[in-house]
Amino acid sequence: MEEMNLLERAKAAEGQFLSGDLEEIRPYGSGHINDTFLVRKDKRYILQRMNRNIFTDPQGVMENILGVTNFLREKIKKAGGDVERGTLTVIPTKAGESLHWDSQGDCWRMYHFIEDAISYDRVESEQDFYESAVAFGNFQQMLADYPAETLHETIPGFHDTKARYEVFLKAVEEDVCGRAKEVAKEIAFFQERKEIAAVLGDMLAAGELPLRVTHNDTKLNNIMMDAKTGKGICVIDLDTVMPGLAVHDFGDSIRFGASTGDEDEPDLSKVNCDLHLFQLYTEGFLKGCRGSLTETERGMLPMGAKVMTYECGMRFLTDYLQGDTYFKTHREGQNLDRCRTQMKLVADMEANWEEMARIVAQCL
Ligand code: ADP
Ligand code: GN1
Ligand code: MG
Repeated sequence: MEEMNLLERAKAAEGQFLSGDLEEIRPYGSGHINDTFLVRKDKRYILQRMNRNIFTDPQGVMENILGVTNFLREKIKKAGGDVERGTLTVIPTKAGESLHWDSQGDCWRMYHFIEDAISYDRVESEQDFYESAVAFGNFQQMLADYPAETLHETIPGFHDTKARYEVFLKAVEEDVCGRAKEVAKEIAFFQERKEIAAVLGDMLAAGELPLRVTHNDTKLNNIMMDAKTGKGICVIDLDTVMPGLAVHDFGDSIRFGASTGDEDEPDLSKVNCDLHLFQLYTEGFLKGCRGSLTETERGMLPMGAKVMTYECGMRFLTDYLQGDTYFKTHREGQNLDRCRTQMKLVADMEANWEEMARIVAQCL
């Protein structure tokens, strides 16, 4: 029912942006946050209802996205690249706004659909993963001279792992769904490793890691790969572009893409951190960053992977404890399965810690 209503509302919202006959509109993609629709008229478009529970300042999010995409478009133009496919293009409403607010207080936005490109939910070929790394590294490199002070902090403390640990403890304590008892092992896992939560934040505070303009949500399905050449052509899902740590961007890609199983795979025997994929991603990311990372950042790449996996697992568990209100779920226990895959990956990284450091050293 809600789905049906939402589709009707998407149809109404679409008309605020585009004229002409609607040929097709349907839910699209597998993001965990926004409601995404494919719209077909003269061309194809992406229509999204932004998640208002998560993004409390949608206007600020759009200002960030317009700022970043306009900046990238200029760079791509100067380099003789494809401006249509190299960055997201925001389509304004007929009234010239970047958002349409509907009568229920929800907001909608529209982008050009990036054609002849694919976003992968899992690594299908090693080469793709390598190319995604080059493109994410390049994205960060291109934004190195972006005026960071003009960016809104769209989700405060997004990768403040220490603060997230406190939120997790509170969720355990409050236990609003009475689920804490059945996940005692999972809770203990994150508590036993609580020092992981402090490492990178402490280094940032001590000035050992620089704040950069980063993407902060660099999973594989947030990049469009050219269907013909296999190159990473466009980084999407720019809602969380904010000042952050380069090693977080690196680490989030590893957490998702270097896993041999899906993020919500219930059979943990299928889930491992593949060190060969880790190596390929490291090579690609360093190439894309073109020497812009400091020695300390390069040395902390494995830590970035461990921290982001730990943090994401803890976020999934927190959401499970709080009644699955943050990440979209499509079945019972999905957030718990997601949490367990992240735990398995963290344990795997711990077991291969020296090897990961060796791989990074070898890539330099
Ligand atoms: P969420 O924040 O919910 O993850 P995304 O912005 O990542 O939402 O969009 C969800 C999915 O929709 C993406 O993973 C991608 O497959 C697809 N998508 C988003 N924007 C575009 C676009 N401009 N062109 C083509 N596909 C897109
Ligand atoms: C969410 O929006 P999406 O699906 O690309 C989340 C990320 C998590 C990821 C886990 C704004 O990403 O932080 O790492 O799920 N995005 C937000 O798959 O919270
Ligand atoms: Mg996404």
